[in-house]
Amino acid sequence: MTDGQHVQTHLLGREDGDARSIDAVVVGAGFAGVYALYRLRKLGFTVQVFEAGSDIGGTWFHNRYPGARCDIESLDYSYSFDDDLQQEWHWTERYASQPELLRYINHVAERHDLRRDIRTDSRVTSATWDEDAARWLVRTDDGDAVSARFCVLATGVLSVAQVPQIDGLDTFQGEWFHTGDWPNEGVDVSGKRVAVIGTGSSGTQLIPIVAEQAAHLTVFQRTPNFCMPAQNHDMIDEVEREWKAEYPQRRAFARESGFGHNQLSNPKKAKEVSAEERRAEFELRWQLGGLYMMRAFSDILVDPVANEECAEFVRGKIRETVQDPEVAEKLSPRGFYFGTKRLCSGTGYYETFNRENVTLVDVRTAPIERITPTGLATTEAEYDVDVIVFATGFDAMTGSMLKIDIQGAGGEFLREKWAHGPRSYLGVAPAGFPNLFIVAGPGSPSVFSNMVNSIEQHVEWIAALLEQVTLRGLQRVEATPEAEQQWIEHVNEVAERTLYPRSPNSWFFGANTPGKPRVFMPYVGGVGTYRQKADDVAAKDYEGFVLR
Ligand code: N01
Repeated sequence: MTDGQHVQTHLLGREDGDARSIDAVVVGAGFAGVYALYRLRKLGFTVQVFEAGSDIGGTWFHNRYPGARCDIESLDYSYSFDDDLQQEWHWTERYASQPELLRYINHVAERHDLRRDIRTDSRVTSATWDEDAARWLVRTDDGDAVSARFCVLATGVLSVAQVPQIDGLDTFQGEWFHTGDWPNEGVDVSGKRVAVIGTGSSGTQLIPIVAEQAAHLTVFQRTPNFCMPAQNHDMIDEVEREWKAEYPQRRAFARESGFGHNQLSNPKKAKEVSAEERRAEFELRWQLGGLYMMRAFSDILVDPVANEECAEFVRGKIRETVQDPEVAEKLSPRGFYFGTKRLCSGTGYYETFNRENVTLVDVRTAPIERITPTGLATTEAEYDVDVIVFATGFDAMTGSMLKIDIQGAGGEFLREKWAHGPRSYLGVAPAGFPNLFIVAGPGSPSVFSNMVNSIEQHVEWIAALLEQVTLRGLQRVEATPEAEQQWIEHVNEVAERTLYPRSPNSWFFGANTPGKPRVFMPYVGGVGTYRQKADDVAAKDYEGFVLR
């Protein structure tokens, strides 16, 4: 009998009674799962974390592609729950690289002795609600099973890497990789002919580095996106000192802000100032780099005229940077509003297209038809390459949860409930799924915010609720369908006030995943507003939930 068959038999043979009984199961050991474990342990709970990867870190474990880096300042994109940690930890750069973020999360796990409750290489395959016992039975692909009072899904929003269905991939004789599933040992592209498909956040970070190493790089671009210069640099001692001295105020500011960090938003509307002032503000934001442009004016994502002026400013920068006017035009985003496809932040991205060893292929006009044994064929030409990199994104926000057979009260599966798009109260609790909670999922600020800030808010809010349930000697907490419906309507109403619904061709809508319902998934009402709403619900004795 093979190992696989053995596991299978073991699983089939396992009775529910074999499952270890614990208080809470946490699925995923990225920033969310690690903090959930810390927090739930503080309640005195027994907790088991299951992590599909071979180590902890989630996004920052899997996205090891060259150039992977966060685009929120490191001093902001970090846990605030442990003051000693935030004072002691030294970030070496303005924006942390993937290796540094991975070192950080490992340090946090060691510091708080979290590893002993994390089982790696263990993918949760099913979670089934047992109404009589009021518990979740959770099983994994390595034959483990637990029976838990509470189930916390910390499965990540951009964690299911998506390789497009292109004919012939199985015939390709070279190597291929996805940025979101990069080999631990790295990939040596020196002297090789490389194809990169995709020019989103991952592609724009990776392309300049691959260009420096490869003999030749061909970039296959379907939709050019706006890529801001990251303006990354080594940490400045004085900035670090000041920031650490001001941490209480800075964290408080971030919690009440629109996006969960300290990047300053201009409160003025674009139309309130002169054309010169607008240009000066755009220039300032370009120099500040990264995501600062999103907050150049308060109406950038609301007023089409302000948005187009901002977009044209960036196109002007592309024309100034890229020497070949035809290439510059191909790289210039058009046909969607600035910022409605997640803004990219890179280093030397547009400059890369001035290199002699880099070719840009527009696959909007000439789509990729197939992969051949030696490379790629578009409708117009064939390209021989040694390596193909798919920087083609993720089944975002819902993919990681819907891979699991999650069956709630009454037998409904989460994937059935979400057949027309994700539904939950506050983006935290789907009605019909008692005692189950989602960290930073659809319907909450999530990807529209500093994820670490939103993770902390969710984990703390969920922990406070579970504490109440436990202290009151209750068994079951569930969102009502009415509260869920009202929340969905609110999420949609807020989105309708912005330009997002007018540019629905993005992963925010699931548009990049074949067959996925087109629903705008994040909550764009702001991190501070969201926090207030969630706190109000708690203050009104968890209005919209039934506790029993
Ligand atoms: O993925 P994406 P990503 N043929 O979906 C193209 C976060 N992140 O991994 O736009 C040809 O954005 C696709 O084209 P189109 C961040 O939130 C953050 O880059 O669908 N092309 C697009 O160009 C980000 O938004 C950081 O027409 C195909 C690209 O592939 C999110 O993760 C760094 C194709 C996919 O872009 C996802 O970013 C990295 C096909 N068949 C990621 N299929 C930072 O913090 C897809 N594409 C900086």
